[in-house]
Amino acid sequence: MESEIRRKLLEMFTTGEEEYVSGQKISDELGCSRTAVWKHIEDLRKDGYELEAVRRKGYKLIKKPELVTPDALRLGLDTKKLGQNICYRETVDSTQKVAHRLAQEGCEEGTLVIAEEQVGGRGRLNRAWHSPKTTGIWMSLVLRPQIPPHEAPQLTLLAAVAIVQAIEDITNIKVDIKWPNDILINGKKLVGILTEMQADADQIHSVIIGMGINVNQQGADFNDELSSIATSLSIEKGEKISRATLVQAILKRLEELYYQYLKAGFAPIKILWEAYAITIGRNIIARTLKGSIEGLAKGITPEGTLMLEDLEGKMHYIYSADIELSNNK
Ligand code: BTX
Repeated sequence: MESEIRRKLLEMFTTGEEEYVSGQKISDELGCSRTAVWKHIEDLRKDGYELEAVRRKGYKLIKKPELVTPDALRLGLDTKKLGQNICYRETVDSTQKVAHRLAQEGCEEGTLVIAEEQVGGRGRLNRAWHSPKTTGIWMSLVLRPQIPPHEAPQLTLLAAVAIVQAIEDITNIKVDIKWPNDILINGKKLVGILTEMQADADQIHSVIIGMGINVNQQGADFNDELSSIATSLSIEKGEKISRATLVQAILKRLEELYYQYLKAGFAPIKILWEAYAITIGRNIIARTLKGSIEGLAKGITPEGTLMLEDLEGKMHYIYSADIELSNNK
């Protein structure tokens, strides 16, 4: 919906004296047909507005969507650095792109880019990441760790642990991690993490951790491709969850783990990660760019690389792959 029409429509609901605004009144003021009014109302609903429709009375605004604006995020945010600088967008191509630009321009460590909606959200290998308005958490965090570039993928595992802990803190829902970057509930994808960096051969300038979390989508919000493979916290819990509260919890957990990591290295994070991982000790198929390998996932190395023993007993060290769990074991 064009923003001018939306503004006028929302104004009618918030400044009108009557509780209900009739369809006729809306159609007169917007200069559009009754069918177009219905379409505009449906668009608002899709964006998280709760509207009641009563015959002969019209429409009533029950609830506005809860947003993840800087104000909403700052109130109660308990971190020193992460999320203290927030770049907020209603709609964005990809928060990753904005974060890359800010990182290049020298933004401070801990800068958070967050949007209500992404129209060009992406996953690994440029795959699309579905990021509908006001339902999920679509955010990218800029870090500047002084670590060798080849260790940066450890931050994906660290972020996965932080998100799992935060989800438990806020919802009590238990989730699983699938190496390297998926968080699942009963095999369905809830979270995707995309870690990218700006670096020279031996020095990191910034690591950008992109996190996509399905929070308040309902079944119908997922398209055909996703409905069988994706889920949201709200679907699992049966109630809406405050995105702002969850973002705050993730930032807090991330900050704790990040400083622990900078001080003590990856070892303590590895132990936490292994406790949540469903991949380890299972038969899996790892699809890499070079081909597929089937075998037993033995564990991760102290650096976070996946160790996979193939059917002939040969060990492979996997840095990046899509993992399919086999039901054999
Ligand atoms: P991935 O490559 O592991 O997963 C991408 C695949 O996941 C898609 O091909 C599709 O099958 C599936 N998928 C797409 N959207 C969803 C969704 N909403 N829920 C569940 N499954 C989905 C994972 O990549 C990394 C995703 C990172 C997304 C964040 S959002 C903030 C930041 N900005 C940005 O553009 N990306 C990151």
